[in-house]
Amino acid sequence: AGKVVKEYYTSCHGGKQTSANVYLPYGYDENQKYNIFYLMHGGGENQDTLFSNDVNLHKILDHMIMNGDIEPMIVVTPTFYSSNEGDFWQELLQNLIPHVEGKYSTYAESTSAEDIKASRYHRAFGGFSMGSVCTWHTLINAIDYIAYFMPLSGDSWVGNSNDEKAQNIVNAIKKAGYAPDEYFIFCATGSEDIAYPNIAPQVEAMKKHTDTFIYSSDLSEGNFYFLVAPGKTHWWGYVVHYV
Ligand code: FER
Repeated sequence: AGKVVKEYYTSCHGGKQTSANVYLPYGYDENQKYNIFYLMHGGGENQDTLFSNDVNLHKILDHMIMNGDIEPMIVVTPTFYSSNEGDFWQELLQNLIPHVEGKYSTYAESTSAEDIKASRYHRAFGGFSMGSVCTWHTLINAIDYIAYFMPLSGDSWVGNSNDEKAQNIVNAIKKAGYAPDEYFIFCATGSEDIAYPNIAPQVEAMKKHTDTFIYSSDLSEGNFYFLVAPGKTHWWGYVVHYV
């Protein structure tokens, strides 16, 4: 089994003390470099939810690594309650990434903004429900630092109509100046998930921007995919399978 350790740090948002859990894969070796995935909880949950006995994400990671489905990697579960879902990206960049990646071995050579940017292909951010709302905000504001995004069962709250939400995402990507092979979005939900009616039309609006989103489940062919799990509802018990 890997190891889950708790890391305490101070948030730039009101100077609050907060914490995140860090999953270190079995055999973690500080002389190796690891990809890192920040994964956010949903409304009413916290930084402990994903590695609790309710969700057991750590056990899924243990098995996926053991079976060779994924490379050993670091997975961090923070909370947006030290801040809020819309502003968490500031705490992520100013406090959490420097704290965690200054301590554990990732592809970041140092915790300078420059080195975090240089290692963006080795960093992902995702979340469920309100954590997905947080993920869209993070994409819009921190794409220079993170190349992979996993919004699960939650729409973007940046914009009113679906066209506006799609346009705001496109604008952020264009402003940052990335080509379609320089960012990746894996979106997922269940067909019976309460967020399905919010996220599905947003995905359709995004698909219209064919110069920005190239729809494919194959990352070598495209940068955007929407998985819909038949019959599944708004519950981590299903959502861990999308992860
Ligand atoms: C959604 C985004 C967020 C959604 C629900 C939420 C139903 C979160 C709700 C909550 O935690 O109160 O698209 O769809």
